[in-house]
Amino acid sequence: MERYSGFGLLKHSLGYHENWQRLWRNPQPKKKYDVIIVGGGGHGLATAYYLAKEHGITNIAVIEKGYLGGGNTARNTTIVRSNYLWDEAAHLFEHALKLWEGLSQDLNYNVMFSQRGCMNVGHTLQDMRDIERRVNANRLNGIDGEVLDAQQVKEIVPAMDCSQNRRYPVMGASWQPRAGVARHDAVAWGYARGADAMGVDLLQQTEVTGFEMEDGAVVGVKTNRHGVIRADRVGCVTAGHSGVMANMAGFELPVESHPLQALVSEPIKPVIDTVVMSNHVHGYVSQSDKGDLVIGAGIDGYTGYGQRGSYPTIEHTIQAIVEMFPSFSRVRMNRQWGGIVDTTNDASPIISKTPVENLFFNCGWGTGGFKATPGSGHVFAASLAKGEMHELAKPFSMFRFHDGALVDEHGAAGVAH
Ligand code: FAD
Ligand code: PYC
Repeated sequence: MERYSGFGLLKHSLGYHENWQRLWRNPQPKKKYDVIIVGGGGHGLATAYYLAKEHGITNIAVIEKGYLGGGNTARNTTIVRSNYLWDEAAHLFEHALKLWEGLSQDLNYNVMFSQRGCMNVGHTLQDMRDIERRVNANRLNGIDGEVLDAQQVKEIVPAMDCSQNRRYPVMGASWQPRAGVARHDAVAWGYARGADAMGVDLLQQTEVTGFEMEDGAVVGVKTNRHGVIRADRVGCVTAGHSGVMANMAGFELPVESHPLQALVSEPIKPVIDTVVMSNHVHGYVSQSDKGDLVIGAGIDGYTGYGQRGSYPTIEHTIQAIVEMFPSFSRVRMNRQWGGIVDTTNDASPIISKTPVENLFFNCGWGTGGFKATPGSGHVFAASLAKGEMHELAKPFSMFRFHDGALVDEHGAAGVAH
């Protein structure tokens, strides 16, 4: 694929953005594919990429109702970490983190993965007990983690108010040095470009409106623009709309869809060079390379499909941030947005076969799926290729809500859901 030289970039910047090379084709759909992926977010695109790259299956369509990466992939606050409590989740998220560590090279596309560390701050004795338990569990799983005291927290984040006379004094934190942030759009674009180059058809502005069934098995999808497109297997990766998709296929998923919002400030000088999260005061913040403070908190308690925020949630979020960083009270907020996250009862994802043959779902990532993007795509691709769930995916079957084998990660999920 052609690469732009420095001169090329200069020429194009003066050329009113004309004649840029397209990153992927805009193909006409075929009548039938080996695999259809519904949902062109990071997870769907990563699935298509690994199916083509690692399993040699290239007769694939990714069907996206809007534009690629325009869902939660482009709306999240990009925190990447793997410090989950239970073995099942820790293995899955660490698998993803290892893929993150080589992703820019693998895609030959800079996803700006910055391992600047992530701390989860504790404000009570019980917080610290939970932190110690989780860090110990992480280390037993070979995942990097440390328990910091208040003094060490202050050394890493001098801007945080660690004085002990606060309403929520900082007692310490868990610290994962390999955690960090990445450029979310680039992740979608890198996977899309890579998949397209191997022959995957990326069909944008095409909504899946139903499933084509024969003898209780799915044999294709119905679309609003191209009629029925047939496929041997269909993988649904539609995040906040997964419940709607399951209803179209005739079953219910144990997920609820909630708005989750975030906001960014005006750019300021570098003040925080890591990621700070607090489950207790319930907010988190990092600083982008541009200088914006990237801020968020928990879901809106009401279910809904509106990709926007609500004032009570913004107020709560800002209270939490100012509690930890009083000096940020003078920073102006620039913009705010929301995405629709699909939450499960145990705050763990669903990567699963379904009651419908040949139909697989990858969803339920709630507030925390961005960090899993490469790992999720990798294990889902293997599951779709073989028709059997990958070992790392098996604990995340949708049927665990019948069996009771939950993977309760509410403590590690970071923001409430
Ligand atoms: P999406 O990117 O939402 O992709 C799903 C796609 O399916 C969408 O593009 C949608 O248009 C498409 N679709 C839906 N229905 C149809 C249909 N019928 N036909 C065709 N296409 C359809 N996670 C983290 O790990 N770290 C964070 O810091 C973090 N912060 C977050 C902050 C916010 C404000 C939000 C909203 C989420 C955050 N998350 C975070 C969660 C993370 O964004 C998601 O878990 C992850 O991006 C999900 O990726 P996805 O590819 O499954 O979904
Ligand atoms: O899962 O780390 C996370 C997260 C942070 C903000 C939203 N999700």
